[in-house]
Amino acid sequence: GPAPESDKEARAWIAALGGETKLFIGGQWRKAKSGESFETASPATGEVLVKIAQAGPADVDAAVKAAAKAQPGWAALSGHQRARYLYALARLIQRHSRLFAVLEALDNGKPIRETRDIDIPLVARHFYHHAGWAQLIDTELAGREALGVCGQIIPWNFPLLMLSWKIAPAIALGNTVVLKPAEYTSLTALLFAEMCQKAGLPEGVVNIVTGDGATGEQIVNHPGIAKIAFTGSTDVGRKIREATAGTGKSLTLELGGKSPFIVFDDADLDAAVEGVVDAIWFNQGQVCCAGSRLLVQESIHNRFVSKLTARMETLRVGDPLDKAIDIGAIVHPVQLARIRELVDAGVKEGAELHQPKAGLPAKGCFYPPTLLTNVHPASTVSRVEIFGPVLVATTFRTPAEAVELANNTEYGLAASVWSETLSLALDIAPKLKCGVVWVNGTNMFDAGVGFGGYKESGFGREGGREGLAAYSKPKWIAKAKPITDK
Ligand code: TXE
Repeated sequence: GPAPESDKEARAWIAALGGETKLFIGGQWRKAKSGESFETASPATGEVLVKIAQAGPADVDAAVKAAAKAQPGWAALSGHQRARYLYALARLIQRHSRLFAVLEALDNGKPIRETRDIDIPLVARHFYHHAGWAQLIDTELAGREALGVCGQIIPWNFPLLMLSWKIAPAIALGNTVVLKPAEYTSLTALLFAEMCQKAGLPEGVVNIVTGDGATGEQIVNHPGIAKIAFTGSTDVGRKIREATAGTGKSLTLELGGKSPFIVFDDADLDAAVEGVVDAIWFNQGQVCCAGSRLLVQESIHNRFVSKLTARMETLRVGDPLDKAIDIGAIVHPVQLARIRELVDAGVKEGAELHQPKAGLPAKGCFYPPTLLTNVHPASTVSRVEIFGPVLVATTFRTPAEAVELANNTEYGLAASVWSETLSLALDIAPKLKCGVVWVNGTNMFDAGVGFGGYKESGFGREGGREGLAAYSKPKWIAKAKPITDK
């Protein structure tokens, strides 16, 4: 196979951090006031990469103040002027895409093929897309104004991509931001801060504070924050909802999922098998909209499962920097333990376990692609978001039963429907209670379309016009009549 991707440039970048990272506040690199830090490791090897600064209340306060100071001037620029900075950021990300891709693979454990071909290109596209919007703001979005300082808290599954979903629309519209990356994966956010400096972005428009959930809470509770945008677990989302209730803060939440992948008996089964691979084994299944519940029409269940288990044998699990591998490392030992526990519970509840025969790398945070069949819809593994490479399968007989099973969840992020009868697919799509339905496909994203959930998967949309609306508020300036223009 091809030689592994070189990590030389990424290693040099990490070495230049000098053992401990700093916070990016008001355009300057600052040490955390407390002097506290925690280690970040590469999950594929367990090797500690560097210590990450733990921001505390004084740092969060300084970041919010820097953002507040920068905001009026930033909002006063024309949309065209702000667009120039977004275009510059997009180009810088492309110019440094290899470094970003390797750093993300090292820190998160996801395969280089994915960071190189999916994560980083989508990040650049998101900035280009919102640069385009910034140019149109003064005409197409006239009558809307920026919210102010936005607190943005993101998870570890798509570190730089989630940063782009948060920062690009916010700054396009004249907001300034304080963003906290997830504690397992802070590095690409810090590299992005360097790009902000290179782009000459005015100081304080983007502030990056690293830290754990306590730092997140400090952002949520800071009185200088106008809006919180959160992507992460449903539990933390609930806490944030409670903490912001009774304040004037705007809130958007993008939370968990347990998305159905529905295969009818007339589907192109080989294509559907490839769809499953993408739906549940992309990014080790650590995807909020992962197709984690397979609903197969009873008549084809055995055929489909044998095709799928055969395909599972060919998936390669291993070193994220190996360009030939399909499945990398799970982000952290804590998540790995959680996956193991849930699968064990599933087997105890009577599910049948399917895993490929090939073993896993001797060390590191790895888990094999896994299928559980004979799973009861009420069992733990059918209900709980596993957030790992684990697919649970159930059967259905009729389209009505498929819809009922699909909607039998507290979540509602995505669904995937496979059938060669378009009228059938288009008939059930509107009945599925979720934010996106993919027909004969999966994981299709577009910066131009709002992404988000129904029910406990959260509210608000990211991307498209909806996403822009969530970073601005309408204002009608009414003049007393009659208006004369003498
Ligand atoms: O998420 P957390 P965790 C799900 C998934 C996973 C589980 C646990 O099922 O197994 O959550 O993951 C910050 N106030 N998802 O524990 O804690 C935290 O520092 C403010 C689904 O890693 O929600 C991080 O930056 N912020 C999901 C971010 O919240 C707080 C992606 C997310 O971490 C906070 C990730 C608090 N009280 C996990 N506590 C998806 N839907 O994509 C933590 N944070």
